[in-house]
Formats: sequence, structure tokens, C-alpha cells
Amino acid sequence: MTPRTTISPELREWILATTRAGHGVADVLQLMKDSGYDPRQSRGIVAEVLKLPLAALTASTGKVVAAGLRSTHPEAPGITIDGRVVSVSVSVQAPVIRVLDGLLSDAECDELIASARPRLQRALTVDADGGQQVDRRRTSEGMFFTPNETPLVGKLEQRLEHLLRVPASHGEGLQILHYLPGQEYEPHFDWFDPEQPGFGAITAIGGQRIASVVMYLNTPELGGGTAFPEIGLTVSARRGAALYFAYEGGDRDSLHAGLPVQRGEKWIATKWLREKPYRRP
Ligand SMILES: O=C(O)CCC(=O)C(=O)O
Repeated sequence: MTPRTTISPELREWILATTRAGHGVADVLQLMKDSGYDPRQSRGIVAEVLKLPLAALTASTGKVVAAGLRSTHPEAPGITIDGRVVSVSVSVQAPVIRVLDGLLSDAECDELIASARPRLQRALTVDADGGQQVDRRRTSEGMFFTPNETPLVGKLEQRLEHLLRVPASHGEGLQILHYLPGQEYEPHFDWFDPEQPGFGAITAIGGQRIASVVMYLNTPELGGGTAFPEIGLTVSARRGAALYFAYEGGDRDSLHAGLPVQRGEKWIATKWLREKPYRRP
């Protein structure tokens, strides 16, 4: 039997404080590696402190799992797309979560921000009747691109189709969001609640949402990570990386939040995927 590692109170408190400050597990593991910890040992320590299953912190090795969920959850350590190497740095099985490093180049992030900036308006949420509402839980500004609106938007839609094996036609228009200090999106689900009166209307075209991809277009100075409070995971916002998570309607583990930006600003591009075509291919 492997002896349990003793975790000093200082290390335990540092891991908790670092994740609370909005840094993700990948950052914590990297910082520990930089300080000389053996990565296998630090994964065990972080899993224990954050009460995560160890498998959630173990880089996966190319096996495709849970294909029944209608999207191919990226698994390979390095996938080459559009000449870019995209790697999976965090992999959680329940709920399915992947952090994809290097999905976008700096130039692509800059172009999306520049095209979106003049069109920003207060971000809305879907209300119980399937309409749009101003919601105090979501304080950022945002805008939507129409599908394939610019060559870059079309290119990213194709990149996601290739990576996730979900046809681009299942995607809602790409949304850009901008958060200033103090702005956030409190814990919520991205799937539509079948109990709400507006469920039929909102799912009449495209059906239920099956997955979300949050692409980080910049790195906030402090804060602004995406938290999954049910599993104690915070993914830090890092320019060019993306957070992919899949779910089914009613899946409570996929509860997530855009944490408040504490310093600087935060830009993301979000793509929601539906179970059926949402528009013509
Ligand atoms: O800002 C984030 O990190 C998450 C955004 C989000 O959850 C959403 O737009 O649905």
C-alpha cells in the first residue's frame, strides 16, 4: 500500500488560498512543479486538499470516453488543428471538463476583441418564458456574432467542429463577453430547464444545449477564473486557452460561475452547442 503523503498546514492553506484567488488546478500544479515537487506527488496532494477525485487531475492519454454524450470530448495530449498544437491540460470525467491550451493565437484573440468592442451591450440571460432579461447575476457586457460572420469566426467554428466532432451547424452564434473589475456571472447552468414554461420555445430549434466552450481572449491581472463549485474546481482564465464542458439537462455538477474580476479586465468568447442543428449547415 502506498503511504499517504503528509500535507503541511502551510501547504494546505496555500493551495486553498491560490484556488480561491481564481487560479486553476493547472496553475497550482505548475507552481508546485516549479518549486520542486514531483508532479505525481503534487497531483495527489492537490486532489486531497481540494477533495477532487485523483483521476480529475491526471492528464489523459488519448482514450475517447463517454461518446454517448454526443460530442467527442478531447483527450489527446496534443491535437494539431489549423497548424496549432492544442493540448489538454485539465481533464475531469464527471462532469466532463477539459481545459484546452493553445486553442487560439494571440492575433486571433486580439481580432475578436477588436471586432466585438464597438458592439458591446449589457449581457442578458434567458428568462423562464424563453425570452431575454437583464439579470443582476450577470453583470458583464457582450455581443453575438452571427454564424460565419467574419472569416475568423467561420474558421473558429470549423476548428471546434473538427476538435469536438459536433457539426458547426449545431452551434449558437459566438458570444463575446467583457468583464470589468467586480463584474461576474454568478453560479448557473447552461442547459435549459425542462420545468420552465419557456423550455419548448427555447429548444424548438436545435433542442437542448449539450456543451459549452469558453475561450479566454486575455489573461486578467487577478481573478476572473471559471469556477465549478460542486466539484471545487476553478479554471483560470489564460489567453488562448479554452474551457470545454459537456452536460445533459438536469446535470447539477455542471454548475459554474464566472468569478469576479479583481484587477484588470476579462474577455471571453463562448460557444454553446445544441443536440440538433441550430441553423442550416
Ligand atoms: O465568464 C466565465 O468564465 C463563464 C461564462 C459563462 O458561464 C457563460 O457565459 O455562460
